[in-house]
Amino acid sequence: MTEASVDSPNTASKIKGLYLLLDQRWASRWALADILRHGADLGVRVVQYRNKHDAMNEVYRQALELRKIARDSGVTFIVNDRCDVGVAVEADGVHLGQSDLPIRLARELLGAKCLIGMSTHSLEQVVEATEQGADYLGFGPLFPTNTKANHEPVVGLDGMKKVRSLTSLPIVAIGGIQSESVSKIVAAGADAVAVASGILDSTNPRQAIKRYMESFP
Ligand code: TZP
Ligand code: MG
Repeated sequence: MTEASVDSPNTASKIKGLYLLLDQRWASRWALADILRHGADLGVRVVQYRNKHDAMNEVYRQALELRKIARDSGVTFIVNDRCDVGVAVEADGVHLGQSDLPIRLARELLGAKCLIGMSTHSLEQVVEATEQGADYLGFGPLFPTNTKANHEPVVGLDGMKKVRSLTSLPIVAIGGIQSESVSKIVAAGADAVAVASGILDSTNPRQAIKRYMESFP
């Protein structure tokens, strides 16, 4: 199969730079809406809303609030895991994991205009997700991280370099990424870097976002 995203209006150019992860569990001191506003103000182009714990009416309420802020500020808004929430809040995209709905089915539910991202952790998964029509890939964890318990084995910069030659889709590097590593990760082939704790767990999230944004070459 060809890469479904190539001619779609919702590609890829949107997946660039800092890909900000918004999960309230990882942001004990801050409101996600405030983090998103800071990000938009500082030039962040894409965010992912993630909530694996709350009741669905609360997930919907939060997603809708953030979706409105993102829309008003021109930020691409992606929902993690849940195609139903993505449809409900008219998200720009949905991000799937290896144990979520298959890409083909998600595409049927979401339509051609919706970005579909897929988390990958190995060369094989990168090839498979590309063939199955993902619009972009997450790849990692690049480095060890305490944010996700029992994460997959780290892939490192070498892994990043290897997968760059296997797909033309945008790749979002994820896992343990500090601002100091951003330029090396981009040099290894990533189009974007996903960050949670480096920002959400910071004593000054706005300053942290600024630091990441300034780290892109
Ligand atoms: N998958 C692998 S690492 C991770 C996910 C969802 C979270 C990344 O968080 P951090 O704090 O930027 O390492
Ligand atoms: Mg998932």
